[in-house]
Amino acid sequence: MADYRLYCTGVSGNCYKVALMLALSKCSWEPIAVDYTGGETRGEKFTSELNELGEIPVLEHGAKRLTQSGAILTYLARRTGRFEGRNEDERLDVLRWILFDNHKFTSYFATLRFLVGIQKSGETPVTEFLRGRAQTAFGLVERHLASQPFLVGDDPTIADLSLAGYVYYPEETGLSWSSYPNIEAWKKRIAALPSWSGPYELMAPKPVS
Ligand SMILES: N[C@@H](CCC(=O)N[C@@H](CS)C(=O)NCC(=O)O)C(=O)O
Repeated sequence: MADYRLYCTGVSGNCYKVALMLALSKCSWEPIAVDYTGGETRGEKFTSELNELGEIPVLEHGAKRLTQSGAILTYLARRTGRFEGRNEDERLDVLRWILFDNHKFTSYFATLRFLVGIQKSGETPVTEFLRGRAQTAFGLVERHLASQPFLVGDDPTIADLSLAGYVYYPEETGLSWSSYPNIEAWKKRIAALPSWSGPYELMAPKPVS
């Protein structure tokens, strides 16, 4: 049996953050598919047995069960010694970026992608609002990456893996990474790390388009 068990689905960039960390750190792990689009995460069995918050990713390691990608990434970084940040200041900066990601970068963009790219909602005032908020977050990251290769220091950390959760998905959002050349270059640097794979290679299933 693998050391780590990740409850996840291919469509979820929040799960991809953890799957990518496990892959890059060469951990022994297995994905356990959750029927997220079918509502499994909201069901009584899931919330009573796996995560009271009704969300994936969920990571099991021995007797330990963890949720929230930021907490899971922090746990894995501490255990593996990979992507943690080199000192206390860097680790605090990593936490700062993970919080920003959960509130502003991933959250608006992931919700936009879900509505436009997966549910095919078409344009609505909600998608317009989300796109504007995502563009603001992208602009801040674009400016930060103008002067450094990764978000914290010179090397990749779990802050990069957190913000990278949704940036490799192909679904339509009405936004183009080509408008953000520093983010494009950062994406390529992460994708060049040994053992990198995209979300649908690491986790199933891929949604039917
Ligand atoms: N902040 C959480 C977000 C997790 C999250 O939103 N997961 C989604 C899948 S991407 C989910 O399970 N949603 C279930 C629902 O809202 O019903 C994390 O980083 O783990």
